[in-house]
Order: sequence, then C-alpha cells, then structure tokens
Amino acid sequence: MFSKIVIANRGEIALRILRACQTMGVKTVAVHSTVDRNQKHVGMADESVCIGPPSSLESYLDIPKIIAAAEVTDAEAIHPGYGFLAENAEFAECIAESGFKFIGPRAETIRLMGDKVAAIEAMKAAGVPCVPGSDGPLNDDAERNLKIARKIGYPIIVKAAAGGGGRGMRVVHTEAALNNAIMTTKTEAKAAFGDDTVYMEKYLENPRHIEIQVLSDMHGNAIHLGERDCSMQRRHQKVVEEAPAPGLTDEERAAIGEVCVAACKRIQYEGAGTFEFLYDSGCFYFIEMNTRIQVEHPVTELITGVDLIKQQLLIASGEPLKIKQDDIKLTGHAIECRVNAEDPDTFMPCPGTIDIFHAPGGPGVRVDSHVYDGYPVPPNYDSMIGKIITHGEDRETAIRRMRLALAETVVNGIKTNIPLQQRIMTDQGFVSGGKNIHYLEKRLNENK
Ligand code: MV4
Repeated sequence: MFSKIVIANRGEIALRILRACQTMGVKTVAVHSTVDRNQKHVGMADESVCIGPPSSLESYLDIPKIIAAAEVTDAEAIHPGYGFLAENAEFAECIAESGFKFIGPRAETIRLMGDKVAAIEAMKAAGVPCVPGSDGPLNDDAERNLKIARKIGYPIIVKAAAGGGGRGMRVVHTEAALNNAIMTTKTEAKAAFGDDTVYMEKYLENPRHIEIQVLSDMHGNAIHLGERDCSMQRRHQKVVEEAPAPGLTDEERAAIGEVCVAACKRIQYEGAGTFEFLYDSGCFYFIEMNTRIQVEHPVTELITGVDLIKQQLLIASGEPLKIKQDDIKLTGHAIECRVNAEDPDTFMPCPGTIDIFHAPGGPGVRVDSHVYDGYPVPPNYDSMIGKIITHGEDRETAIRRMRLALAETVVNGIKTNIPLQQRIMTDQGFVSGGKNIHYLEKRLNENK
C-alpha cells in the first residue's frame, strides 16, 4: 500500500478520500486553493499545499501544480476524486510520466471512454448491449446520413463524440430536420470540445438511467456491485440516487452485471468504474462509461458494505481484488439526496456563509459533508455542500428515514434545496418508484 497520497480535490469527496486513507494508515496531502484553506480535510490532512487562487483553472485544474505538490511532499500516488481532473487522460499520463500512480484506470482507458464513439465500439465488441445507432461517426454525406437514420427509425438523437453528461446532443423527429441538426451539433461540438465528430442513436423517449458499479484489478479480476437508479435529475444534474433500482429483478441484475464484468476484463479495466445505461421496457442500452468514483457511490457502499475508495487504493497499489462476486450480497435499500447551496425554486446557486449546520443522524443515516458552523460556501465551485444517504431493510424504510433526516437537518444562513428534496420524498410518483429521466422536470413544470 502507498504510504502517502495527494488528494487532488476539495469538499465532501476530499474528506471522504481522507477518511479512507486514515482507516488504511495512508498519510495524506491536501492540495487547496487560497479560498479553501479552512476546508475540513485540509485541517485533518497530514500535510497541505496551497496550489493557487480560487479559480479552478489556476488551482484544482492546474496539472503542474498538483504534480509539484506530490513531488515536494514525496507522495506516491494521486487521487483525483470526481469532477476537475478525474477523467482527464493527460493528467493521468503526466502523473505516470512523473513517476507517481494515478488512482484510477490507465490514461489509455480514460481516453477511450472520453471518445463516446470509440467507447461504444469497444463496448459493442465486448458484448455490451448498445443503443441502435450509426456504429461510428457521421460524415457530410447527407444521403448517407438519411439512410442511416431511416434504418434506425425516428426519433433519433445526434450526439457529439467528445460530449457526454448531456452536453452536445440534439433530438431529431423528422427526415426534413436531420441534416441541419447534424450540422448544428457539429458546429457546437467544434466550439465546445474542439472536435466536431458526431454520431447518431435511436432516441429512447422515456428511459430510466441505471448504472452498474464495477471494480476491476490489473490481474484480470473483476466484479460488479449492482446498480444505481439515477433517473431523478434536472438538466443533467442528478438530484436523488438510489440502489437497488426499483423493480429490477435479481436475474436482470446478474445478467447485465456479468456483461459489465466481461467488458472490464476485455479492456483490462483498472479501478472503480461505472457503466451508464438507459433502461427501457426491460432492456439495457449502454451510453457511456465513467472512469472515476462517482458522487452517488455511497448508496452502493450502504447496500454492499464495500468501501469503494479503499478498493480504489488497493487496486491502484497493485493488490489483487480480494472480494469475489459471490461475496457481494445486496442488503436493503439506500437513497441519496444531494444537498446544494441553491434556491429551491429557481435553482440558482446561493453561495454565502453557513451560520449553523446540524447534521442528521440515527440508524441508517449517513452524512457525507465537509461543512460546519461558519463555513463559507465559495462561489467558485460546484454548489453541492453534502449528501444525506439513508439505508433501510426496504425502500419504504429508506424513504421514511430520509424524510426524518431532511427534517432534522439545519443549514442556516444560505438557501438550500432541502425543501425540494422534502417534496420529492413525499411525491406519490417517486414513492411508488421506477420513474423515468423526465419525471422530475415534468413535476417541477406542473408546479409553475
Ligand atoms: C440518450 C437519451 C435518449 N436516447 N440517448 C443525456 C446525458 C448523456 N449521458 C446521454 N443522455 C441521453 N442520451 C438516447 N439514445 C436521453 C438522454 C438523456 C438523459 C440520460 C440520462 C440521464 C438524464 C437524461 C436527461 C435527458 C436526456
């Protein structure tokens, strides 16, 4: 195991990684911007290095500064968390070239999954079910594009190969609109990503978003840890996540899980990863793979008892996975509510100082948050101030515990989305379970 690592992130995930290091006896180096000098994990870390001004570009996204911090502190590895540089292949490459270990998959794998066309091609070759589509990039041949779309059937969706997470896509309902939509998506993709490669898929109208968590080591061992349902989202920002997915059978779970495990082995995946699927009428369709730890990883931890960050460290240090597939038993149900410093009605970020913070507690309640009384929420970063995660023997119990936990939580001084989360936890549709990716936005529009 590493003796010391750099935590190249901030907020709740930096604290989560630090706690995992403490349980494993790994020393920690916190890197932080000037405005983050009083972050909880900075105070708790064995060492800290200020890497720049508040602007992410000059701190958490500045590769040379982070590598320099690893050099001056004599650390062995760097954990990227999520966001920032977590899925930046160049970062992973620079770390390796500088003689450190990137805690995550190989740079080559990150690059592969960053190119959605290449990722889909690799997954298809590995036997993962994908959305019917163009099987490769589109070109400027309007007739060819019409032919491909006709074969897939409308509606279709045009997506940027360099996009993902909801950026750079356009739905097309008619032949007449197709080539214009392709051109516009290409122009936007070029401007946003510097790459105008686009592809086509059948547009699934009302799918759910279900993702499979995997762990895979450098010795050819891989397991899956079941799924998470992340369908409750607004504008591609997840709001509530849960595990297991309501209504999914053990047989469906085992089948899609085995496919993901086989794919991990085929691409020699190293680390924790997530296969994102659209789920419609009992079928899974792969759309993207995330090569990082995700915000919603705690729901999987609660139903499996596996410490995913600890497993990331073990895998990165070269240990063979000790957990076998048969060891993974899903127990009960877990729900996560993201708590954001935002207006619950307008969704505008609301930075400011938290005068008082009281975390909820009790059986089956977990709080992953870095905030405290007097904590200043800076305007420079994501507005998430923490996550409340509840666990119970069944979904109803997890929901009931979440309602109580939300009611018990005190965040004074700034606006949060807790009132929204409380409405969701009593919403009949959510409580009945199995809603699609458009449900939350539809409900929010009804209340306008
Ligand atoms: C789709 C789709 C329907 N059909 N692809 C949006 C984010 C990106 N990861 C992929 N996305 C979608 N791809 C096909 N073929 C609908 C979405 C989508 C979506 C997916 C997951 C979670 C929330 C979403 C919200 C709107 C659209």
